[in-house]
Amino acid sequence: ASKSTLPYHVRADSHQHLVAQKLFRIAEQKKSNLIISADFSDTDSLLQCADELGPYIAVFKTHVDIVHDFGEKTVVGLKKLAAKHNFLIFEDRKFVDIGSTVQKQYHGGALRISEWADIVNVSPLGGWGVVEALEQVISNETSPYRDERAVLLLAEMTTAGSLATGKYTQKCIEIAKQRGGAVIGFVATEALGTAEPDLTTTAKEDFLIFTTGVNICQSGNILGQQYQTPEAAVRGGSDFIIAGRGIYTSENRVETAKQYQREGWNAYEARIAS
Ligand code: 5BU
Repeated sequence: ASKSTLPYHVRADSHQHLVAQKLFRIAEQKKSNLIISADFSDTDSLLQCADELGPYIAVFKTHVDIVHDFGEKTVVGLKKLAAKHNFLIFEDRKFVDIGSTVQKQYHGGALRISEWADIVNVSPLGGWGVVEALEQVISNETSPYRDERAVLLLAEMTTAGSLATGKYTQKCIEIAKQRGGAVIGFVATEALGTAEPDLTTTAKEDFLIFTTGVNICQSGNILGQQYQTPEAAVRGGSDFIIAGRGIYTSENRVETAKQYQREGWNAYEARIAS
């Protein structure tokens, strides 16, 4: 699978989506392609993690449906810390339903995701309509967040026996290419063969690869999670590496985050030099 060997700043300059541009610039400024998966069940722990690790990450990934006291304080806190430390917020909601339901889950509702998450992901298990549904909300003329919201397609999963492979993954690529501009990339374990060799001539389809299941010390767990190292992920085509327990359960999470950041960044520099 081909992977992008272009520097993030080149991709930022040529990308048509504001969120992708912002993200590449953040990565370049902070020398970080690291995303922390902050799977905490209370607002204080979530915000404390964002404040401590904020300087070392490009994106803060949440599952706010596991936060038992989710509310105004969570939203305001996340937005404030994103501005303070210059990172984007990715709600790993994995929308998978009919378009009309997903619109209600994304916009308004208990979690008000469209109000604070720069990036969300969706599984097109039910076809392209669900992607269209999110794009409608995002591009609505009355939306205050127009152009500031992006979508990733869940093209692969890290778990043993995943059914998100083969035809399903290929279909995700097709949908990303056919749908309007809100899709900026994929959650995938490696490059999906979509990278443009030379963006100076063709800038349309520079899809970003976000990779979960990154861990320096472990290869997996009993619930089927499978890991790769930051280095292996980036070498394989990941543009942004996502690590959770590998970082936040370590004894010194700031030092560990810096280690993941360094390893991910060195692997990126090696890739663009190759
Ligand atoms: P971990 O602690 O690094 O294993 O956390 C992984 C996170 O990434 C967790 O929030 C999962 O929900 C998420 N994840 C994943 O592990 N594998 C996948 O295929 C996808 C998401 Br999609």
